[in-house]
Amino acid sequence: MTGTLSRISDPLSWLRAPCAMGILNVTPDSFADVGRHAGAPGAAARILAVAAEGAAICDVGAESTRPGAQAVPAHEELRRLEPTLAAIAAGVDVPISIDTRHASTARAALDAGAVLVNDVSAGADPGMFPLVADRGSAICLMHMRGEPATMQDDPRYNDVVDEVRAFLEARLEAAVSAGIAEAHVLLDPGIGFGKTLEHNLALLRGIPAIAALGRPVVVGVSRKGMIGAITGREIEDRLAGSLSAGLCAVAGGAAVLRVHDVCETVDALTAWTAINGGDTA
Ligand code: HH2
Repeated sequence: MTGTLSRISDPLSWLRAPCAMGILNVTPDSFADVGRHAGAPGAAARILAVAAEGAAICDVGAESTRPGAQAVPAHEELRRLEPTLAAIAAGVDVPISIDTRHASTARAALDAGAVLVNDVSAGADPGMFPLVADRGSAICLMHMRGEPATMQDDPRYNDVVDEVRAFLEARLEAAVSAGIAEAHVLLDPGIGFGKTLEHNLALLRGIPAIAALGRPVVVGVSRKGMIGAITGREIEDRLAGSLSAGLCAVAGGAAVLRVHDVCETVDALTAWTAINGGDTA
């Protein structure tokens, strides 16, 4: 499928706020699902489940960016992804997002049919914005302070909400200057990426300031360390805390929750939408 250069007509046609982005990590070391879906059969089964449980999109990643993780080179990331991208190219029942910092990996995933690039470095690879502009795909720009390996070593901000908002605004402007349609950009404050618990809590309270930038906001809090710090629960027992934090983000204006527990999140969002008078059909 490489070399397919057709532009995507509407890369955000799946987006209905609020909605769930189901996570598929084809990694040996992700913090919440440690290698469970790393093989091709596991990845295909996970995509099926994410679709059946009602996620609006499935986010596929092959590099763990948990605190302390070492960077994965693009060739290794692609090696991990190849069987999954082949399955995606053969046809899947849910739109696909590729969670990568590498333009070369993003290109292979777009060739396979992905519609969104989820870039936790917000376009640090100089090839990323031109690629997304050229293909007409969507991009999620996330805030991260530093690199995963060291980002939790004493992160400091004067005003975390203001600094994250200003960073996202600047990266949105850079993306648009590079030719990406503003209507194709999503923004993410990057919960847990170079932030203390207090920073994460302030950012969840500060979602309205991020949403005021005028683009849909993605929030990933699912099973993260901040939920463990608040509840005292291990990773596998953080569902209730994750749902609560996710709904707080939605109350502040978040459009997309990036989650491991799709079924439960979809139910929570459906109840939320019904209570707020929205269409749950
Ligand atoms: N969090 C993770 C990875 N990618 N992308 C966005 N946009 N927002 C996030 O909060 C986010 C993200 C980390 O979670 P996970 O993929 O479950 O773990 P790991 O990095 O260990 O694979």
